[in-house]
Amino acid sequence: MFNFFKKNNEENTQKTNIFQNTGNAILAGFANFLNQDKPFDEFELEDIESNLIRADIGVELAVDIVEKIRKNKITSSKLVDFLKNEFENTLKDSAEAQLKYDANKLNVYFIVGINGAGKTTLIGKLANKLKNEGKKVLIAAGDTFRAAAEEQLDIWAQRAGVDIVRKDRIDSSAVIYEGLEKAQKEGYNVLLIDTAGRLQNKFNLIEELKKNKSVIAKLAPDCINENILVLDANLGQNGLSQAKVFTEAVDVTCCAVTKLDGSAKGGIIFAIAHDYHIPTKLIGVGEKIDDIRDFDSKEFIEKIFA
Ligand SMILES: Nc1nc2c(ncn2[C@@H]2O[C@H](COP(=O)(O)OP(=O)(O)OP(=O)(O)O)[C@@H](O)[C@H]2O)c(=O)[nH]1
Ligand SMILES: [Mg+2]
Repeated sequence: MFNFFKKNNEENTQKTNIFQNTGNAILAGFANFLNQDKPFDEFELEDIESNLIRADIGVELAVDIVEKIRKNKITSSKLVDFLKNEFENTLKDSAEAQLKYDANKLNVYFIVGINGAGKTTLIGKLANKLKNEGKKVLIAAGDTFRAAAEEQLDIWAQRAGVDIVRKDRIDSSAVIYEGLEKAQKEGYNVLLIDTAGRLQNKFNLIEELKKNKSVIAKLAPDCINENILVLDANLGQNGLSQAKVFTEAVDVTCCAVTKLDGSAKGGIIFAIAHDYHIPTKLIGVGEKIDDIRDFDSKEFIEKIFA
């Protein structure tokens, strides 16, 4: 009984953090004015813009939104509804937050992101989630760059109770090749591919990811493919420049935003949707195996202003 309540409390704390950090940043200084029926003056509009930027929603989107508030003479009492509506429009592609999946095909989820973003952890959690849904899951240890990367992934595979292909620091494309072959021959539903977060330089990183992708295209042209960019929510706006690098290398189909259990604001979810039209489908809310959620944009927006 005690444990049950404890878990619930932990979950509530997490939710409060994830969503309210963003809301607090956006409405800072305005909470007491929200029942007034007058349009905002220029100083107030500037404050709203700074608040939105501070909430990590991205400069472009913040400027867009404030311009609309000015043009439409939105009054303070309408501000929250107006913002909710704008945010819903921004996240319309995230509304169907499920990863693409076809039970009759091999589903290949290729995971990219900078060093420390949470790729390997996400793979462990996702493997566990998919396995619990009854899917046969294989992991390919494609980070052949960082020492101990394979061991870390192996531990996650054991925790999740799924199979892993690792070749201990041989070329990542060779590991992916073997993973694809095994997955196809042995009828796996899902192949999760880990990748290196940092190579010697950006050129190497992009070239390696492109090579990995061409192996998938050649060996499994008919697979269902998601290229998932993992972003650490704590990095806020830096996430946008990361997105740029990775979209140059692979066709990023969705984001997984991690570490939303801490002091992060989560605004990056709006920025990525607005600037890159990339939906967020998964969020990471802790370091444990079940700290993963499908991203629910409606819930996210409602809780921001709750
Ligand atoms: N609090 C919290 N920590 C997380 C979350 N996801 C990952 N982490 C932690 O972030 C750190 C880095 O995670 P990794 O999964 O190793 O990151 P990575 O992207 O694989 O890093 P590289 O392999 O070095 O490229 C670890 O200490 C994880 O426990 C999350 O959702 N919440
Ligand atoms: Mg890793």
